[in-house]
Amino acid sequence: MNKKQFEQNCKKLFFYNEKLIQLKNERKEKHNGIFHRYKHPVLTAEQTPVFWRYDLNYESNPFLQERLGINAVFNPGAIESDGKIYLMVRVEGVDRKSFFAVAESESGVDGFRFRDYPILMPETENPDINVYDMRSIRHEDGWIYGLFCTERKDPIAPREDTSSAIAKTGIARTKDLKNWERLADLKTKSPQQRNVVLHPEFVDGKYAFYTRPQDSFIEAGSGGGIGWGLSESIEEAVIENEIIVDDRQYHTIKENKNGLGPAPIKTEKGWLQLAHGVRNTAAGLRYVLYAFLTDLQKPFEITHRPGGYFLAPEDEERVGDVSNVVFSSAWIVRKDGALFIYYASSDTRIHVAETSVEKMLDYVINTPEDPLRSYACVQQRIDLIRKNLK
Ligand code: M1P
Repeated sequence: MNKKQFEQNCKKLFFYNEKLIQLKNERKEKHNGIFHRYKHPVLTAEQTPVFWRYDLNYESNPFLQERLGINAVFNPGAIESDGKIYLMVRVEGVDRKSFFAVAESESGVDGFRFRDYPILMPETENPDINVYDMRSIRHEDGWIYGLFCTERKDPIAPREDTSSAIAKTGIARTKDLKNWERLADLKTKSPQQRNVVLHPEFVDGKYAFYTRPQDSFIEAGSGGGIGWGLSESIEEAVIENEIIVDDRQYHTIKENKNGLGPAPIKTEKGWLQLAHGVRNTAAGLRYVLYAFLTDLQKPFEITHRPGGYFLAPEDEERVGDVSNVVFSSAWIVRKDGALFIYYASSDTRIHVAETSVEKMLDYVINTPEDPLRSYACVQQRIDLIRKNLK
């Protein structure tokens, strides 16, 4: 490749990248009364800036090779500010390491553009090997918090075991999404924590956390369920007593494990909660999204729990690095009442589903609970059929 061809190929890379960023998104027709999907993902690995991936200098990269490829973008946190939506995206390099980067959009359904530089998240004294799945919370103390999983190799794993890891919760805070102050990792009695979310308000004057205690890195073991605990401090957060808010349960969509999604939304009827449930199948784990409502004064008490999932992998969402997974850690209520749920499919790309707080409240309050037995499920369905055929 001569220099002229090199420059033409560079232009093509930028052109294709820009085309994807500017691709207009539209709602899909199919509608279940609860939410609308959108036609295109809102972010894919190909939408990361060309200059993050390629060395654009002819002298040092004469073949225009991708030097630092990006494997996937998924599981973001989200914040709205001045009418713009900011996603704190989990970006995964081809080296398998994840990091965070902010992508912003006016519409929230298309036009997401990454800032020029990813976030260089400060480390603690015990450096993270991998960081991922940030929940972004605007807390009433005035800070924007990012709670994320920090993963390190299990120090007591035998030499031949190069997979065992310890997952803990990293905590950082910012005012501008650019400068991040890293605080101490959350301490709890559980050996593993992922999917930890900060409640946006103080409870009994303390910082309140939704947790997900586990015995081991993948398996819940004797742990599991969405937990809850309070901490006096956020700088050195410690949860002494952890209770279970939403346990995993035999023969349900959350039989294997579950975890809270984004921080809950305060409504007049209670705290609207979004979570993922996981069950085992012959084809591996299946991740779906479910919702529930908790009490306004006691956010750790469930008042309404619709049965089953409300969003499961569909079409292209089913396939990716970790297939048959939908995972959400971000949602935003817009001024016009629209509620955007950002979810990733198969640990590969990010989509948006559109609903409203009103519709979600109707869904969580009026959808029947899982009666937990086939016979009772048929009775429940017969009641509906009779009502419709009257
Ligand atoms: O691969 C699916 C998800 O698995 C983990 O979630 P959980 O802890 O609930 O099992 C996380 O690694 C998450 O990032 C990933 O999307």
